[in-house]
Amino acid sequence: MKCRRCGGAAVLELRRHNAAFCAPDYLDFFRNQVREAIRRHRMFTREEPVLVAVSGGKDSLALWDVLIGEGYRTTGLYLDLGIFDYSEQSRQRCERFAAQRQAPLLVTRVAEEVGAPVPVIKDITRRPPCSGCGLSKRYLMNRVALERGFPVVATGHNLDDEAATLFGSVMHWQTEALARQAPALPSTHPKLVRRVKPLYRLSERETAAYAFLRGIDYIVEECPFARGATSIAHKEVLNRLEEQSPGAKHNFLFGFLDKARAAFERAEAVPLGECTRCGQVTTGAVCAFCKLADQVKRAT
Ligand code: Q46
Ligand code: ZN
Repeated sequence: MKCRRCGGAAVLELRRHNAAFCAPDYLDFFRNQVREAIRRHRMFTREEPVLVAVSGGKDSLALWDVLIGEGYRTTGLYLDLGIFDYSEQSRQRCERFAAQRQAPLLVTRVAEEVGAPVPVIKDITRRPPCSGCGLSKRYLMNRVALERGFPVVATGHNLDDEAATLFGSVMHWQTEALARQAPALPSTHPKLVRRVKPLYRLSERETAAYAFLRGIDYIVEECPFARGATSIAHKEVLNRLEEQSPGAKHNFLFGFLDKARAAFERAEAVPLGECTRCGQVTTGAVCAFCKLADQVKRAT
């Protein structure tokens, strides 16, 4: 196997690109994909401060690593979900990563903001853990960004994540979710910051390879609640398709973005207001986060 760029010995084969790369050229390929994502979707400029949501996993740390290398003004945000040892380990990875690069890292605790950690929220609400967790993450990312003056939040969602989310939304024809599925979501309200996914062109395997080659110490274990999640089942289906025809995930996601998404976008125009309790954006009177915090307070 030879590197497509330099002809030297390749360390990695990318079937969907019908290519193989040596380590330096692979890192370059990876960074180029991120540059392309940022450019194409005008995600952020060099002047704008970017809040990078980091979980301690390979994707978000790989993203932060690329953005630091490219000279962007980044700050990490670690949301401590309070999920036993997993959260402890992942916070340590983020703190170490930030310290090594002398990059600023903010830590926000769900237990303090909601009143209980994710496992307790799950018991109180009797809903799947990812429900209260996902809601809290989205809310806190936006609020922290607003409070600290960041116009944009970047997350480490990769091609596999995005294709699996799309698959799930299509399975249930969740048209609102389809409208919101995009590599960059503009701010549609003064209290909503832009949300961007600069790794959407790169697969999970590709970010793992980048993290490995860069020597990034990330948490390999998944969240203990991920096991039962439907998104994992969707990823397995897509992996089987990809195995048979390399590029299937890419075609699925990019075909949607290029040809179908606009149709759903037009259909969705929900009026946005501000929560009477916390002032954050919501479609009702009280936002879902405040309702969740109330429910937790009543039960504890
Ligand atoms: S952290 Fe939270 Fe995920 Fe764990 S509880 Fe579910 S949503 S799986 S990305
Ligand atoms: Zn609220």
